[in-house]
Amino acid sequence: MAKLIDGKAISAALREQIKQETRLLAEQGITPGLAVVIVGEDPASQVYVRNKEKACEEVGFYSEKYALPAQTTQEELLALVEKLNHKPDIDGILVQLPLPSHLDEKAVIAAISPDKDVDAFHAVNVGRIMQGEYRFLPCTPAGIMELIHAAGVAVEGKECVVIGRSNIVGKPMAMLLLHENGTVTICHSRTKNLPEVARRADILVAAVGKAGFVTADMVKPGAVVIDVGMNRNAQGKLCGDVDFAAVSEIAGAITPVPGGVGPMTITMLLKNTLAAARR
Ligand code: L34
Repeated sequence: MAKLIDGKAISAALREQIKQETRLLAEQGITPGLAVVIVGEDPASQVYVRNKEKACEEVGFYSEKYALPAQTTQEELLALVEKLNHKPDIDGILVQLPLPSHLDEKAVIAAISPDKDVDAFHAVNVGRIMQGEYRFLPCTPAGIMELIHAAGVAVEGKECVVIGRSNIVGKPMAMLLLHENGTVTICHSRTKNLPEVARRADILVAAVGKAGFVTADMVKPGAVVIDVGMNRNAQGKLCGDVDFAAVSEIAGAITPVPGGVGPMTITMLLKNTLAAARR
C-alpha cells in the first residue's frame, strides 16, 4: 500500500513558518500584500480564490480581491493590472486563470510587473527559471517539489515522467525536476505508447485534466505518484487524474485529491508573496 503524501499537513507546517516570518516582518513595519483578480463566475476558480484569501488572512498578509464581471473588457483588466503594478501596499498580483475566452491571457500576464508576478508566469520570470535562477517559482510545480522532498524522495538520477505540457504545470515542472538532476520525459496527447513511458517513471506527475487517466498498469511498483488533476465527476465530487484506489496498491507514495497538490499551490503563493514583500 502506498504511503500517503499529505499535502494538507505539509502545507500547514509551511504556513506556520510563513506566519512566523510575517510576524517578524511586521516588526519592521512590512505587511506582505497580495491582490487577487478573478474575472467571471467560474465556480472552481471562485473556490480556489476563496482558499487563497483565507490563507492570506491566516498568515497575516494584507489581501485585496477584485471580482470583475464576465463581460470585463481587455482594456479594463489591463487598467486594473497597471493600477496594481503601482500600488505600494501590493507586493504580489495574481490574475486567476482561466480568463473568459474574449480576454487575451498572454497580454494580461505580460502586463503584470515581473517583480509582482507571484505566479511566475511572466516571460521574464519564465526565462529566469529556464536559466536556473530562482526568483519566484510557479506555485504548482514548486509545491510539488516540496511534496517530493517532504516524502523523503531524492530526485537526482531518477526517471521522472510528467504527463501534460501546459505552461502552468507541465513545462515548468519538467524544468524543476531537471534542476534537481532528474532524467525528465514530458508526455502529451501525441506521445506514442504513453503507458509504457509512464511505467518507466520513478516519479510520475499527472497534469492531464482527465479523471482516471492514470491507471494501475501505467505505474511502476514503488513509484512516487503526484496527482495534479482537479476534476469533478458526474456527482460533482472532486477527483484527480489518477485512479487513486488502484494506483495506491502499486505506488510507493501518492498524493490525494483533494488535500495533495492544491493546498501546496496556495502555500507557494504565500511563499512568493512573502519573498516579494521582502525585496
Ligand atoms: N493565475 N491561475 C493562476 N495561478 C494559479 O496558481 C492557478 N491555479 C490553478 C488554476 N488557475 C490558476 C490554482 O490556484 C489551480 N489552482 C488551484 C488552487 C487551489 C486549489 C486547487 C487548484 C485547492 O484549494 N484545492 C483543494 C480543493 C478545492 C476544492 O474543494 O475544490 C485541494 O485540497 O486540492
